[in-house]
Amino acid sequence: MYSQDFDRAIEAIERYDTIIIHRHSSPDGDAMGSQMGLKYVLEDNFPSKKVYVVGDSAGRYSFVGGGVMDEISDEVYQGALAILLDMSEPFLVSDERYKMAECTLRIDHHQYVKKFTDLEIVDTSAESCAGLVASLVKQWGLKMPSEAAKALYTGMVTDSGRFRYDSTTAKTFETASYLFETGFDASEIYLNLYSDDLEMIKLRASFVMKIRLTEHGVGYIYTTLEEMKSLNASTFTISRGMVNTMAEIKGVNTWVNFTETEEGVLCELRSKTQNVNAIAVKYGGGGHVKASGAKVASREEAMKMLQDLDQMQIEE
Ligand SMILES: [Mn+2]
Repeated sequence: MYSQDFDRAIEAIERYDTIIIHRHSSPDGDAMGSQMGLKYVLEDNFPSKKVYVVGDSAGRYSFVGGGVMDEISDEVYQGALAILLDMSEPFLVSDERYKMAECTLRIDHHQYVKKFTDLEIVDTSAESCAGLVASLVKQWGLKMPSEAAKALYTGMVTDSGRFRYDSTTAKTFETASYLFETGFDASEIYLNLYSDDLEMIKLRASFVMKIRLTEHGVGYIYTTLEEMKSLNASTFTISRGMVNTMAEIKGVNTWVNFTETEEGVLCELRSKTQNVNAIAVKYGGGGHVKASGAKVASREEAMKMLQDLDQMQIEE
């Protein structure tokens, strides 16, 4: 699904003096890259406007564009424009005060779920929200400062798996080239992205040892609540952070990482070849065609999902 308020979006950006930029909670490189990138674009092109970035802590992605969130009072939302980046559903937005803004605009590249902002630009063919923001900036005829380009490029690199996922297109490289022309030090980005503490390397190795295969070759890891408590790592680190320990196994096209929490079992689904989004949606989740997530109530339900994924291998 594709939805476009291209002209009305730039009109809104031009009209409002206060713009507050939101993104999804527990931000990844794309959420941070698009948020900080858009902030620098707007500050550079509209120096008289007040531009704020809000949300929870950026964690390991706080290096992206400085990554410091603004603390703002509720009053700031009066008569303001809120821009929401990189999420398909309202519950994913970090800081729900966006609802207090006079006008809301969402820019996203996830599978379309529903309309929940006044204006929206959703392009599911974009490899990243940051790449989509970059191409909008270009099409709107705005200037692209190198500080913004660096943040946006970081979002493109992370969400495309270093230009490796099949969401990467000619358009991706065209946008990357446009950003690169502004002249920034990309090696700094890679140094931040692709280095880990020894403890993290060891943790990943322990997850590699936990990999199991179903009868028809679906890779999976199951982490119980008890194990979680002994790991001394965040849910995010385990659930999203460990799913791709299964990404490079020859013959394994689809894999899932189950993580028990107090609220249920988190399921992170990935595939090289199949639509795992349909299965995530069946279990109340969502995301992308080949990378989706869901939260189910119990281990039994998680195992049903695993059976569905296993069944999908036969139907291929
Ligand atoms: Mn994204």
